[in-house]
Amino acid sequence: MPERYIIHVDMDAFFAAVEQRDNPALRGRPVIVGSDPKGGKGRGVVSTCSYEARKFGIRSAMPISEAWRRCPNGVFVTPDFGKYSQASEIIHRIFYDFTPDIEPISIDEAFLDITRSYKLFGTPLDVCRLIKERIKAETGLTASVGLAPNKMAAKIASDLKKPDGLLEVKAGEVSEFLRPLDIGRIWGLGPKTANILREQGIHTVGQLADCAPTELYRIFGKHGPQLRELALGHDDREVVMENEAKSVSNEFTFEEDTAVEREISEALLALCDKVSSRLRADGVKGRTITLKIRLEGFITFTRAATIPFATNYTDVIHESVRELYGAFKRNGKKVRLLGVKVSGLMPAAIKESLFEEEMNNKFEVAHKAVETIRGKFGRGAIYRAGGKKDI
Ligand code: TTP
Ligand code: MG
Repeated sequence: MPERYIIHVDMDAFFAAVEQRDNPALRGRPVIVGSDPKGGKGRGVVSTCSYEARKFGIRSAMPISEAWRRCPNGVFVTPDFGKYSQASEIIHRIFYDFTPDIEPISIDEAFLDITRSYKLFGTPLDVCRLIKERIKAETGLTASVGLAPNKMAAKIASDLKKPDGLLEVKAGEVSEFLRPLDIGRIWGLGPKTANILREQGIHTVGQLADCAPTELYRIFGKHGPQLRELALGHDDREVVMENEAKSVSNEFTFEEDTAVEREISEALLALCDKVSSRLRADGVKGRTITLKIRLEGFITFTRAATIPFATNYTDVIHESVRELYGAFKRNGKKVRLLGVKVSGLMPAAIKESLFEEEMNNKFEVAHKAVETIRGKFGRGAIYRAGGKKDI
């Protein structure tokens, strides 16, 4: 395989860093973002905490009551997801200025393959510096970056120098880089496997690399030799825009076949609403919209349309679906099932045109409002006038 340059970017103490950015009084202090601690009686968990709070042993997913016990003088803040997704959109947009080969992993983390594009900016390490600088300039936050010939090494490298870290692992140095590290660092090796290895006296990646493949096969079956490959630093997993080939769809079967247009249009709108919510929850949008109609007697038709800009908005999907349905001839037959699918997906953070951005602003505001209400009170709390409530 030709040499690759893979970057892993991960924001530092992401939610807590946003809170410290927006409130100077929180800077330098232990900040714990999570559910309400209720004076130590709260039953939720910690989302994340600032590096100052980590000194008290506080970690993500720890019960908030324990965090309270460990650090009663800390500042406890409940999360404001709107702010975090805004910062997340900015960083993902920055990535696209450096390469189209991006694999978003989470709200604050992504892999970038810059093999084909780094020369536009200088060296691969220059790209890392530029990304860090732009993130700092445009969000006021720090990110840690790892650069390596493969994904696993890049991910480990970004983590080792946190916060505000930058570490390059050169081709030919991966195996040496990994050897002293704890086996728990291997990406794809779960805690159960790690414990079994430790029971065998294998604690470091180097020790695992030195194991005989036959011995590993005996313990773990065919998965064993693969673990050793990872320990040797052999990882050819690619940076994939995971959602490229996928789609999001929902279907609805009527309790009884129907020819009542109002029932059909209510179901179509509710399906569009549901598909839209799922696209948005996954942080993606798509350009191809497909309507599926199954008539009485189980004959199934699909009709598809491609729109100029990818979307995840209910109204835009619905407009296409209505047109597709309007052009479809049932010939008096009743409808048994309806389905709506959006495919040709890409990350929602990509802005395809300025014009589109302006046009969509009102949809974005409306969707965010609905999502806040549903987040608090459940999906049924608010639904489209003219759409079915449950689908
Ligand atoms: P992480 O990148 O795992 O953590 P982090 O950015 O807070 O800190 P680090 O510097 O170690 O990268 O997760 C990103 C955000 O996701 C985090 O700020 C809050 C949220 N999150 C949770 O809500 N619950 C969790 O259990 C974890 C791990 C993260
Ligand atoms: Mg992070």
